[in-house]
Amino acid sequence: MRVLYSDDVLAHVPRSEMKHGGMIPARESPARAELVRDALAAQGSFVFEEPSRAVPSALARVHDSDYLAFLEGAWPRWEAHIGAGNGGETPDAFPLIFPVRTLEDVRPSVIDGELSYYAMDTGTPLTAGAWMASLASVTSAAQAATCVSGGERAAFALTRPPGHHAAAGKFGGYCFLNTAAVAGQTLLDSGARKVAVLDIDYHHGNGTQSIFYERGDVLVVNIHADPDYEFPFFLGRAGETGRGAGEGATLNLPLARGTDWSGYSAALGQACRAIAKFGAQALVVSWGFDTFEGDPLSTFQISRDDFARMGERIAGLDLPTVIVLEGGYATASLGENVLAGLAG
Ligand code: SP5
Ligand code: ZN
Repeated sequence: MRVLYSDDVLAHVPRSEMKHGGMIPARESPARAELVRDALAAQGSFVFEEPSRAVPSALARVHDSDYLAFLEGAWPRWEAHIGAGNGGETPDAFPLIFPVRTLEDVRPSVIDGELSYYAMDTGTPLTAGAWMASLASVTSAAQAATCVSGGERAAFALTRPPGHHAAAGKFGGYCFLNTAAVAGQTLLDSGARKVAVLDIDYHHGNGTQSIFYERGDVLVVNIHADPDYEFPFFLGRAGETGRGAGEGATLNLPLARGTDWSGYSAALGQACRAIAKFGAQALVVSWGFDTFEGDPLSTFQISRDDFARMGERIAGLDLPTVIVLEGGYATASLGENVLAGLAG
């Protein structure tokens, strides 16, 4: 299997994130990608390819132009805003306020206001390298899609930061640019009439769902922790089924706290039947490994062997498949878990 990977994904180095009112080391780290890279390289059968630096054309079809301009220029503006008199290194950027229901819907033009306008949460530090790493990730995802459109059975985009929480104009959940959406749009632009996205991260992929919510050419299926108890709380319920031309092309399978393979496997069966019925010509898998029993963010009880079983079930769909890496924070186990999944 081909692996699209660039060292540029290591450029995003968040320092810390908030937990229970204090700061802890950021969970979404460059080490995640390094350990996956090293595990796959050691296995010997993966073919590594570095993506070109050309910005994929699908990016502008997935994200709003004002959002892309903001992300590209945010760091220098934050640095200029914070830097004077700070002395040491510039701290990571976070929003100050959110455009909530009791406020007017305006787009501010100073950096603190813009961060607040475009952020979805307080858990996603914007760093000096966030744009570079995110751009390398969507480029890898698009190029994996191009490989698959060209006849390869499957390709893996070794991406970070992850992408599935990023909406057309919002960052959050550690995500800035939506890798799965860019892969899906690239498959469509390369000739697929219909594409399915299967999101098997522990968290609901709110960004991917919202990007394709009104489109009938992309089926988005999510298996995830029920938003009644888990992040992102505001999206991912079974009653969300798409709108307009997209009615019926969104499927949410929220699962209870503590779900193990028996419960997960039933949902995966339902997801695979829906994908087969939709009649897609290609598949994107948003694969998060934070369903793992040892993951610090997860309540699910999925084992390494279960990841191999998931891979087998997905391969059974017999569709040209792009796999993008989403979450997975049991960092020491991540390389072996990804290897098991891809082997399946
Ligand atoms: C891509 C991805 O997996 N993003 C996840 C972002 C989750 N951010 C919210 C974390 C909430 C932490 N809850 C603590 C539970 C610890 N037992
Ligand atoms: Zn996740």
